[in-house]
Amino acid sequence: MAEDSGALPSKSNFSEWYNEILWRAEIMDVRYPVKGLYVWFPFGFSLRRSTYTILRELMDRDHEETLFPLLIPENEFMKEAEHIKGFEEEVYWVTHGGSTELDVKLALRPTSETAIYPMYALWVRSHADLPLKLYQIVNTFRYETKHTRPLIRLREITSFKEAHTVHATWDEAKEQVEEAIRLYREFYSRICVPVIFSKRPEWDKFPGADYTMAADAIMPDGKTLQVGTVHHLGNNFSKTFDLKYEDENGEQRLAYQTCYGISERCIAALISIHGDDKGLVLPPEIAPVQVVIVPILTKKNTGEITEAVKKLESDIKTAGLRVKTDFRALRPGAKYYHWEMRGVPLRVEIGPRDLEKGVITAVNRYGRKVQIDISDAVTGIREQLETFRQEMTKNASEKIKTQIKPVSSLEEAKEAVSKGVAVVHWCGCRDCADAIEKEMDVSVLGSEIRSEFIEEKDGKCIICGKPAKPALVARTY
Ligand code: 5CA
Ligand code: ZN
Repeated sequence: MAEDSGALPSKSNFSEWYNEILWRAEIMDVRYPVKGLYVWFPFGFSLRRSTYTILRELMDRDHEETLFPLLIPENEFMKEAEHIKGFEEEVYWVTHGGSTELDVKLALRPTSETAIYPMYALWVRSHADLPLKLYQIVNTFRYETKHTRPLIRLREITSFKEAHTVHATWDEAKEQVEEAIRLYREFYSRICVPVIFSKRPEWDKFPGADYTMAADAIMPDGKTLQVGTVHHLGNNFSKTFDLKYEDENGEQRLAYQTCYGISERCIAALISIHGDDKGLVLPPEIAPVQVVIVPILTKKNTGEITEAVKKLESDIKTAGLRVKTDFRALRPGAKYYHWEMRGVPLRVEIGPRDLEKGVITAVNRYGRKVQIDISDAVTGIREQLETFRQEMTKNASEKIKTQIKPVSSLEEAKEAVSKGVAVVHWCGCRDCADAIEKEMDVSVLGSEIRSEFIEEKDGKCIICGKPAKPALVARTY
C-alpha cells in the first residue's frame, strides 16, 4: 500500500521522521478527510491487535470486559460539575435523527464515566457486589483544539482501553490505584517502553478525580507523552450518580471509585522510542511478523532451497510464531529494506552455502548476524528473539537515563528540558509551578515520582527555597 521507494528522513528530524514512518511502515493513513481522524492500515492494525492482546490479558486477570453505548444523554453527562467543566469544550453532540431534532441531545462519549455509572448504580446493591472491576476497549471522541497528530492527539481515539472499578472504602480504591499502576508498568515493560509515573498537580488532575497518577514516556525530541492515567475518583461520582451499597450492618454507604485508561498513544511511544533510520523496530511479542525468511535463490539450487525454506516455514509456524517467506522476484536487498521498515525482529536467510553447511543465517533488526543449526532451527530462532527483546529493553533504559537530569537551578533546568526531563525540587504550590512554567515552555508534570531512574531525595524548592520533593519538569506533547 505504501511505496518502497525513497528513504526515511533521519530520525534526528523527529517530527518529519514520525509522519513519514507511519506511512512507509503502513501503520496509519492520514489522508482521511476529517481533521484528527486517521485510518489504520491492516499492518498497523495487526500491531494494534497484538499490543492490545497484552493489555486484555493483563485486565482479564481480575477485570471483566464489557461494552457500553457510544451515546450519552445530555442529562446524565451534565450531572457531575467538575467533569462537565473539564470536558464541555471537547464534546461532539448528536442533535438530530434525520431531520427531527432530538428531545435529549446525545454526547459522543469523550470517556465513559457518565455512561457507565448510572448503570453501576443499578447493579451495585450490597457489599457482596464489591469490588466491581470492568473494562472496555472502545472509540471515544474529543474535539481537541491543540495540534492533532496520528496516534498522539486524536479527535476519534480508536483504541481507548478504560477500566472502571467500584470499592467499599477510599483506602480500597487507593489500593486499586496502586494495582493499576503495577498493571500498566507490566504492560509497558512487555512492549519495551520505559515509563515514569508521577502524581499530577491538583490543577492538572482528571476532572472529577481526587487525584491522578500519570505515566509519561520520553520521546526522542525530549518531549514527554502522557501514555496512561490512573484516577482515584473518591466518592465524587458516586454522590452524583447515587452509587451506594448496603454494608454488613445494613446501612447504605457511598461507594468509592477509580478509573484508568490507555490509548493508542502506547503505540506512538513504542514506534518513536525504538524506530531508527531504517524504520520500525518492534519487540517480538507484538511484531505482526516475527520472522521473515528470505530465500537466496540461484538457478542451480532453486528447487532445493525452496524445499528447505518451506520446511523451515512450516516448523516455525507450528511452533506458534508469526512467520512470512518472501518469495517475490526482487533483489534480496530490496526485501531486507522492506522488512526492516516494518520492524521484523529476525530475518532468516537460506542460500546454497548455508544449505551446504547445514545452517541458516539469522540477522536481527539491529543487524547482528548468527548462524543457527538447521536441524534445531526453531530453538535457535526462539533464543535469538528473546535476546533481541532483552536488547530492546536495555537500549530503551540506556536512552531514558540520558534523558533524565536532576538539576538545582533554573539555568540547568532550561538546558535539561531541551533534551528531556528535568528533575527539580518543587514545594508543591501553584505559584512556584507557574514561575517554573513561565520561565520556559514546560509543564510541571508532577511529584511523588515512581521511577527506577530517579532518586526520591528531599531538597529545597527551586523557586521559594522551602522544603521540597523532586518533581518532573518537561516540554510535553
Ligand atoms: N476516564 C479516564 C480514565 S479511562 C480518562 O479519560 N482519562 S484521560 O482523559 O487521562 O485519558 C486516558 C489516556 O488517554 C490519557 O492518559 C492519554 O494517554 C490518552 N488520551 C487522552 N486524550 C487523547 C487523545 N486526544 N488522543 C489520543 N490519546 C489520548
Ligand atoms: Zn516553592
